[in-house]
Amino acid sequence: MKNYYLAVDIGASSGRHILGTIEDGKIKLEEIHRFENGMVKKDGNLCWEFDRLFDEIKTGMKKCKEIGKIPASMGIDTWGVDFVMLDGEDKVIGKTVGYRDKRTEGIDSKVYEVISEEELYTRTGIQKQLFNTIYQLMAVKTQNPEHMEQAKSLLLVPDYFHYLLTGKKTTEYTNATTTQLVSPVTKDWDYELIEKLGYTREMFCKICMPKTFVGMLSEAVAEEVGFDCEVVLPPTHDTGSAVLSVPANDDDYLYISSGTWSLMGIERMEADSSMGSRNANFTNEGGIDYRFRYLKNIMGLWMIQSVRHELNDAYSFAQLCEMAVEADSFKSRVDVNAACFLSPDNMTEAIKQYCRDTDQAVPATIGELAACIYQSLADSYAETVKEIEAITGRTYSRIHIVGGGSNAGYLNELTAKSTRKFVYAGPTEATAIGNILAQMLKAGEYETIEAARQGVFDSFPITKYTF
Ligand code: LRH
Repeated sequence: MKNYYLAVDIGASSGRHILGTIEDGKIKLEEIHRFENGMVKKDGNLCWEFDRLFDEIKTGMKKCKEIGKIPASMGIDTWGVDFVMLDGEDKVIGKTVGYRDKRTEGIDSKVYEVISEEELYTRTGIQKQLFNTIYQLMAVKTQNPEHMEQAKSLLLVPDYFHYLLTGKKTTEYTNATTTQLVSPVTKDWDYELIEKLGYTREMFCKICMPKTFVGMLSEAVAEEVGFDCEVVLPPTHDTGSAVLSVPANDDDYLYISSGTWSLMGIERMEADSSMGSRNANFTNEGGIDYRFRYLKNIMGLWMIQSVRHELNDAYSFAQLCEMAVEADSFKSRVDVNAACFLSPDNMTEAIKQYCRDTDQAVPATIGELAACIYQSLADSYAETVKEIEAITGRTYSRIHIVGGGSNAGYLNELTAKSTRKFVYAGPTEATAIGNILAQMLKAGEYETIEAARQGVFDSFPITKYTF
């Protein structure tokens, strides 16, 4: 009898339920449900709609029941850093503010009154991003001190959904590292740092590793969806799951997990919290089995997604790529990691303004805008390759691009050219696959991570680009 494993993978712009199973030695996927996601403005703050998302989670589960494919286990992964705080009655405190909200602007200086930026990096190994949980919590403490006082537990987004499913509170390790409050040495909460910052120590739950059994569905949820199953922790940080599914078992490659963000880096066993690493803004996020994801957060497809949205979604990404190819000779470039692109009121305008401010030609057509974005992104990848090679003192011969963005053939070509590396694109559902792999490892379908990655290589098409 076949066992089904359900991944609920929720990204910043959409979520999906994917059932995975092994058939004739290959991983087979079936998409069961897909839904929209995005931050919405609520009384001036950009917020997530967690109630609606939880309804979508249950809707997808009901669809599994309808088609008679009941999963043996399920797990949820989402973007990092965001969280809810629960009061003594386990009710969410305040608004469910998301990471692109402006509440953290200027808040970093409050954190540095307690600990210098350098020491913070040495202690955590995490890249500075103004939206990291450490800064968001300082925003809560400064702007709504009563919320911090009321808080009895802090749950990261996937942990919150796992709690709603099972009634059990956990904190999954890979996502916990994105808070910038975990030590890469002890792999546990840095309680000294937490106390210094004045955050309530008691609200931090025990950290659990991927493959941990969380619990069975609560009676109420099981009754509503029509079945019971195990909830097992995947790497709940989407990037952690994506990296688990990179189809390679040597160390001669870099990966890019390509979606709303582009996460580019390598896997290694030790963290590098040196000043050289900090200056290049690399991060040491936790991975499965205490591996480290040594990578850089690059702005990613967010810029083209936003422009597309501003054009009322009238063009597909494939059409935007075609227009970019037509405008290939357009020369203006932007620094994709500039803060002005994180959450602009209008992305098209922000790009034009950047070009004006840097005395470059202002994109006049959609094609020029798209060419500017894609080419700037590829340039940023090339720079990141150079930085990693300098830091690690070696070269890498190829780049594996996984995730939804690995579909962007034009960007893959540009990446191969700008980095002068072979590019291997696929699988596109990398995050869901990694989520499923963790569950399969737990269930004994694969003995080792290496066997699981070989399974991905054998099961999905991978396209090679040369330079
Ligand atoms: C990608 C991602 C990334 C960052 C960001 C907030 O979806 O998880 O790794 O943590 O979202």
